[in-house]
Amino acid sequence: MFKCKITKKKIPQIIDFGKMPIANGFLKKKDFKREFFYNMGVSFSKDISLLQLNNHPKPEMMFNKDYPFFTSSSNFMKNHFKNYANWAKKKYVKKNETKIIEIGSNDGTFLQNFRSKNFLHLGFEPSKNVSLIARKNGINSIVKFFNRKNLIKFDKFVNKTDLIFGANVVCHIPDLVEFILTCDLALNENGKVIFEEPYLGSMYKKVSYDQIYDEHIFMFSITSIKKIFEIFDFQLIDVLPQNTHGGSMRYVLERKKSKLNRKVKKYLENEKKENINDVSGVIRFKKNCELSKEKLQYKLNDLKRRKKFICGYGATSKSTTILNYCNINSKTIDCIFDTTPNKIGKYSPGMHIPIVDYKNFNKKFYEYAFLFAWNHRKEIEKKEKTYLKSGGKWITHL
Ligand code: DWN
Ligand code: SAH
Repeated sequence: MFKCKITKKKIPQIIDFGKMPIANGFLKKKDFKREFFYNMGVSFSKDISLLQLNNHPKPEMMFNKDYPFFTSSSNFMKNHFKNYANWAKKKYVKKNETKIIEIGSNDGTFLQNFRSKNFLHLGFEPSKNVSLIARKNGINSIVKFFNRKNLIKFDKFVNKTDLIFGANVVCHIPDLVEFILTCDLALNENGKVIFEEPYLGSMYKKVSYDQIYDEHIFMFSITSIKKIFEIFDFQLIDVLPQNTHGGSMRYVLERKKSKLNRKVKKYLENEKKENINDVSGVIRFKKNCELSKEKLQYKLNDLKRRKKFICGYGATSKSTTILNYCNINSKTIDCIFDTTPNKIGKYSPGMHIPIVDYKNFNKKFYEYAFLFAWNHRKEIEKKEKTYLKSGGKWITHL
């Protein structure tokens, strides 16, 4: 049995994905022997409809001076963050010198849009290398986790913050109670918390189990966000589906004031109808994961029997789950092409597939390219137009 991270009630494990390395722990050959592994299992808390990881590495093991993910690695995402900022300005910015905080501000891609005199901004970004890139670009980014101990030093933001933003970060925070208490401490009376995270409903629909890895401790639904925040007297006032990262949901919360609004109610009813709010959804998902694994192994084995050359494209965090869960190594996938300098020349976590500069993608002909960055399909297919023309085929596990 495991404990729900919020209610502390005992809950059973439902899915066991087996032994996993750090998803973003791309490593050199000399470090293979001391690679860290944990057991990746998932449980579900019925009271608050929350899907959570049971074991995971400590946040400092994942978010440190060598974090290899950069928001700006996708032009589509850069554009998305510009739109996210414009939407927020139109809807929620009402005065000069609006005080905003971003959690998990990474290389500053989102905060870039708030550099004018109208805003006072602050980014909490514990991964030093990415935080320093933001600072170089004039962003007020601090190398700290977002918690009360770190917030209290910024008196301009304590009880005075208008808006707290996040994207793909709240699900990375194991102590959600501390997160909400820190929001409560930062916000002024009318302050709002706005964040977007991969959506449980999309993961179920696509069977994109690769959204589950050490950094993603929670997979949220609208029901779970509503229930968790209600415990602390926050109210969910809006939800907006996003097409980023394979299907995400944006949530807007403020301190409790009014009745549940119609739009949120409609979305909640839909989650009930589709079993996104209860344990039967997880059990169905578990079966679908097992089926997906069998299918993928069959397909790749068949291609190898027919002596086809296969490479990977996009050394995503998600790829670590697929490769380790399905036990796919460099005998099947020769290498993975990627744009990230911090990953190139290293090996994939656990399965040790070489990561190669994407500029070499067309040097040797691979009949099949496993698109691990399937969420960036449009952007990558456009960039690699000649691949399809020369007879190559993109494949995914989805
Ligand atoms: O939640 C998270 C999201 C926001 O980013 C983090 N926990 C970690 C990370 O997840 P991911 O690694 O699955 O993210 P992406 O954006 O799906 O991965 C992009 C990877 O693909 C990078 O290694 C860069 C690479 N890439 C590429 O080689 N060519 C990406 C694009 C767009 C390209 O054209
Ligand atoms: N928001 C960016 C980055 C997402 S990756 C985007 O959507 O592209 C998750 C980021 O959150 C990493 O940069 C990581 O260092 C940061 N992070 C993890 N835990 C955090 C915490 N407790 N407080 C603030 N940032 C955190």
